[in-house]
Amino acid sequence: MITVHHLQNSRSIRILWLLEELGLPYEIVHYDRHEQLFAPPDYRRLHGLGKAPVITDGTRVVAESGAIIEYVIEVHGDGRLRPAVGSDDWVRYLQWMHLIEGSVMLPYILGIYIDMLGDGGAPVKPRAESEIALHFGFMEQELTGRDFVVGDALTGADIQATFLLDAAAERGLLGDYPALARYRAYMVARPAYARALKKGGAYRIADLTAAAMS
Ligand SMILES: N[C@@H](CCC(=O)N[C@@H](CS)C(=O)NCC(=O)O)C(=O)O
Repeated sequence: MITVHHLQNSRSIRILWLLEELGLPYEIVHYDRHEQLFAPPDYRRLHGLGKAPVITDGTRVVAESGAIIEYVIEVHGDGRLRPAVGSDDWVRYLQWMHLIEGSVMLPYILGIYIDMLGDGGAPVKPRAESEIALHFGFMEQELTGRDFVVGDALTGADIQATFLLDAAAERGLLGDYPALARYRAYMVARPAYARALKKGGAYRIADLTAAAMS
């Protein structure tokens, strides 16, 4: 049985959503944010980084959301939520699975930190903004006219992408990216996403940004 160690307001919503889409049995252990921002000390006992999400599956401990999504799909997915291995769609699926945390998150998070610095962040702000525009512009172009990252069905890559877009929407960043906003609205309307939110509890990423800035 898979256990999701679910940190409130976090990327672990991806894993709840994934498991709901697959209809797999799982348990949730809930963790509140420490000082409204950090994973609590208990969480570090699961994995050396102490970052969410983490799942346990028997004696296995799996961290890093993209790895967890790939693990669950490969080990428990029975061929669902991913294209056939080796196909052109699979190449695109893999690229998107890694694009979000591997490339887009860095400028996105940097933008938040630079805003926290106020005037002190001014020298690097243009660079961060141009990198955000590059990455969001790329995703906008790629998702224009599409309901899913790959083909005409949901894959793990959509689950990986939507958390980032949830966060960006809460920061008001999607106004210039209508295809991303439309794609996200389509994703969050899925019944499995709603079930994940209900089971996961509080999910307002803007609260974290506010706590970081206080
Ligand atoms: N690339 C990692 C990022 C993990 C990460 O930063 N998780 C955040 C939650 S969204 C966290 O645990 N923050 C709490 C902390 O840093 O103490 C992943 O995708 O799993």
